[in-house]
Amino acid sequence: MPDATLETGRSAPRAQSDFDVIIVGGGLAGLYSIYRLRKQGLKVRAYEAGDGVGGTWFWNRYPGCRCDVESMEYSYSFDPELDQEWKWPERYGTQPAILEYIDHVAERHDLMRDVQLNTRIKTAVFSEKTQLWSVTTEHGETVTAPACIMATGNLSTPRKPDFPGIDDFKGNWYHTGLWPKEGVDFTDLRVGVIGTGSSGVQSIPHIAEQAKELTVFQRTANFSLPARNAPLDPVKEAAHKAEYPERRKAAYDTPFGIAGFPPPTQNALEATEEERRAQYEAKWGEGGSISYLFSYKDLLLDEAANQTASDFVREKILATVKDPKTAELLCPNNHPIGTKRLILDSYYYETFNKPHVSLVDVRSAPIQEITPTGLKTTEDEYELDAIVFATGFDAMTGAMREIDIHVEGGKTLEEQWEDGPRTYLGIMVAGLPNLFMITGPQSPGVKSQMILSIQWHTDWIADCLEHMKVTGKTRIEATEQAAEDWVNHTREVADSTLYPKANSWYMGVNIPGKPAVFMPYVGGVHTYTAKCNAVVANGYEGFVLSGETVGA
Ligand code: NA7
Repeated sequence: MPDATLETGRSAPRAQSDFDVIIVGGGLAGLYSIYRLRKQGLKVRAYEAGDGVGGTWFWNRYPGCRCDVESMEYSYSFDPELDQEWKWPERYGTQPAILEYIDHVAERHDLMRDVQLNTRIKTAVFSEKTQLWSVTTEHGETVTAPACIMATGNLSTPRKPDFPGIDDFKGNWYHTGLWPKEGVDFTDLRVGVIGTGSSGVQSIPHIAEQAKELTVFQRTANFSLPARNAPLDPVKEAAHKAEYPERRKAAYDTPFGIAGFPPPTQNALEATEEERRAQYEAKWGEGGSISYLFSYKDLLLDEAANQTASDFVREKILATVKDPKTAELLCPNNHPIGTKRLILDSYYYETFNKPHVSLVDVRSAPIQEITPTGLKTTEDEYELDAIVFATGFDAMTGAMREIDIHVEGGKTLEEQWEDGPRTYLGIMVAGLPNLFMITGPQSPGVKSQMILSIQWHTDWIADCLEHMKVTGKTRIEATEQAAEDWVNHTREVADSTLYPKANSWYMGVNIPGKPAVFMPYVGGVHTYTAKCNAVVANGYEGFVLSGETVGA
């Protein structure tokens, strides 16, 4: 493969800038970017819309919010001493516990001095003349840097459906992804929850504890497994800590970026029915979504195989929920298990056995409008004092599409992505020089232990910037061809699985008008990281690097 650096042109000399790198976002990705880039002597500034850092874990304060990856895995790996010191209270971290960890990391590494809070970025414009990105905030401040990192998150644009009448609702309404910091007291209230994705499933049991009446409006039933959350077992914790460095390293060689789950060796239909049942029962008892989907090799590849795992969970739902009509309605019936985010819950199905909790099917009778005193479906009317929208996010592309990103005189990113996102490795977009994404579309991000993927991308970008410095290059951009090939490859990989069979936020179909394109790379972290390494080994194959024109 030719070294891309050898066959490049030259760019105009670069003007002076305010920073070396501007980072958009102060979540887990933005914070690690500060840490990593500062280490190599770069002057950086991160802009964060919230009044605190933490991103997803800052905003999603709804009751019951919890990570579905185990605490010992879901953390940064760049501070081995912290790995040993930190005490996670439970098997799965709650939102407050994770935010506490993030705040601690920010303080421990003095990251806050390079974060500007309460600042949403509105535009990012690249000038061919100055070779700089000019980034403008909502307050009208403009700053410049030769490189820009979009650390904008994958689930950071909450989506409130535009039901007519919402402005006239007399009670309070909330979105799970924009939960008030001071919390919400639902005591003595008739509450409606719209949405039964992960946010709905996690919050419903908690809201039911307080509410006088709880009505859950479900359009699509989702698969959920018991998390089996518990205080962290000290013996397991000690064993994990003893192996932390090896486990952190091994995680990169696994499909989901999590070590400790031996990959399956058998296809589901090669096992007898009794063996399968015993296997699913053990996994059900153990808790954990990857573990369940790792029961057999082909659960996400073969519909008949998947059916066995889906049927098992449906049986469990029917056995848990006492009212047969409610139980039937809670059984997912329009997608194979695992093709939408497989939810982990604590007493979700059991909650529907409480006398003050009811389930309404808004697939057969959709919600028509919010009324001043509740909501109306095509069949019925419901009196509510408070409404919770657990209606999800404009996932993966929403936050970037909200920013006007373009090269002067060129198309905006939103226009470029009219038919779906197009990236090279989920790291860069052709035609947008020196603009990097962390866990962008067509990378494994959301299909992996997110923090591992964040660190992988940040390290890759930091190494790339260092390579540019050492080789005298000032500009990098992905070629159209490389992006085209990567988008096609990502689609082919997805099409070889069952994932595209579900109407999920992975496909963008939860947002009216958004193109239906499967967005994550599902070839696995191990395959992806090998590909990224090969790209570098081949002289940044698929990228064009160039240096300044001397005296131009
Ligand atoms: P999700 O998984 O996108 O779930 C959103 C839910 O809201 C889902 O059940 C939707 O039903 C429902 N929804 C959306 N619009 C409507 C309308 N108009 N009427 C009725 N129901 C509606 O978002 P979450 O926040 O739960 O989870 C996102 C991710 O965060 C999760 O996967 C984890 O990775 C963490 P639909 O399925 O579209 O029929």
